[in-house]
Amino acid sequence: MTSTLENQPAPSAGPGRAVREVGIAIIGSGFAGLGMAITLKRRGETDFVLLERAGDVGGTWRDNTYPGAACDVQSNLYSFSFAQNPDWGRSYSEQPEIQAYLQRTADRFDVRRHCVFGADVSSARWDDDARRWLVSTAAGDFRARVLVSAAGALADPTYPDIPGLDTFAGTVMHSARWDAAHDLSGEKVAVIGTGASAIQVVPAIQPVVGTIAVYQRTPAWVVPRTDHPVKPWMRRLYRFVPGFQNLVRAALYLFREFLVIGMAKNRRFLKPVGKLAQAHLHRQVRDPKLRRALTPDYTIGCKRILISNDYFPAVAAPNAELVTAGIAEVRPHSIVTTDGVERPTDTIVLATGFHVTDLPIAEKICGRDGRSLAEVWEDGMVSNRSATVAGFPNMFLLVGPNVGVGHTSMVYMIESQVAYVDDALQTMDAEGLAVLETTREAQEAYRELIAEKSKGTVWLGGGCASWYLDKHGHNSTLWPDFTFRFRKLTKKLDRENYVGTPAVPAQRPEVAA
Ligand code: N01
Repeated sequence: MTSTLENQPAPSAGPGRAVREVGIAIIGSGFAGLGMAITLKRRGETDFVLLERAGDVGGTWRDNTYPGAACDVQSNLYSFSFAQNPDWGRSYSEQPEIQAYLQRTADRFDVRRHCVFGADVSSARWDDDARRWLVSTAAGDFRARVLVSAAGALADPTYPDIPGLDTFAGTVMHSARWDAAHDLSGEKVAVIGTGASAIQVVPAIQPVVGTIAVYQRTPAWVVPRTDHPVKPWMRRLYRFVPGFQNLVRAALYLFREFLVIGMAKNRRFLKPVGKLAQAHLHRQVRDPKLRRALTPDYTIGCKRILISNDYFPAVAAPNAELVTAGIAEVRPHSIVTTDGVERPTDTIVLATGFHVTDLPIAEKICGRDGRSLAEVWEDGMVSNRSATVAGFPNMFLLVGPNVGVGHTSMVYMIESQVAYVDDALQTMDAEGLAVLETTREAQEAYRELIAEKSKGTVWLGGGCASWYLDKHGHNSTLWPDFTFRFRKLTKKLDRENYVGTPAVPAQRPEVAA
């Protein structure tokens, strides 16, 4: 990245702390951060750092190590288009294989040399005089021309506010912070939550625990999982037949995109999916009472549609109990529900999700007027094209507002965003801009576009409460249309929606005649 501002004085980062100058600071090294870094590298840009709070790359796939963790999108689609893997062991890969893929991909593109591990970001402030982001981390301070936040939406676990939880004498662990050293054999285990994480962890631990109580607030729609090992001859085809894996990928993409018709355009098209889920439940659960308790009362698709072949059998197992009464309190050795029943408990697994609509990173990033993104987003997350925010110059968000998808691969959305950000960076260089900032008008127009597209969708009108909606009931997380439309919208920088400030060449000292 070119820069004409190198002679500007560095703002103070605190007494005695050295500040490292860098062109681009990327926060996070999950799919989004790695995708951004690799894209920069592939076009010869090397002046960047990846600030990673943990000790390895991988993001949510590094952190979610709970038993049974796997992806519910086929790996042929849930992988980088520029780094396909002919050797996936299963159609839907498990966490260790995805994490290994990310590690390998980071090595293949030589990205690790740009990583600063242990760099938990405590603040990122825009200095308008220096036209730089000052980023403070646990591993040192950085002064960057551009900030890319790729911290992710599934990064910070949500801990429920249940009375007495802090008095529990046994083990409490969040699904995203699994303690593999803790032996669950023979224990009385409680799992709170029935989302995508819970339905994977429950069947994985049910055979080894003594008893398992699944505390369900809202039942999920679950469809069969068509998972299978990838045959060696198929792997050979992927490896040796040019374009074959791309073809399979395209077919998977198109098939999944059909779901958008039902979710966002015409709900009649969701009916067959609902019937499939009902038949799945009927087939797997014989007990009519349990079946009723597991049947959602909202339209399928309103919350994420889950896929599993072993969740229902695990809940119906003799050592399992589905608890539908609300949790009244946790005591040191038990959980008490609102119907007065007390269940002795050794370990509580919190499968209670993540801070998605209240991203913790938003509290740490402060723009031109000193206000944080969280403050600016008090009335809901807004952006231009899910990537930039007025008042936050030279800052780009990956996996920020309205990029989420429930039906297909998040990696597709990430690659769309990375292309947009990269085009913005190249535009800055080509035009010699020191500052690029989106306009409030563009942000407002995008907000209206999202609101308009969200009208009539199953996420707003499907009769459920979900983390797709913020506390005001607005869709601030999901892209509410076909994903190819998002790709088209973000293919190139919408330059007309940005104000660019040219770089001021560093002044030469005047020479006396
Ligand atoms: O979290 P969730 P998750 N008392 O927020 C319940 C991705 N993911 O970790 O529905 C009692 O979906 C809550 O109940 P309710 C994927 O994007 C992907 O499971 O709000 N219960 C819900 O049942 C997914 O969407 C994969 O009524 C409480 C559950 O906890 C996202 O991660 C695998 C409660 C939280 O469900 C999050 O999934 C796993 C309380 N106080 C995850 N608070 C893939 O395969 C919350 N709940 C790619």
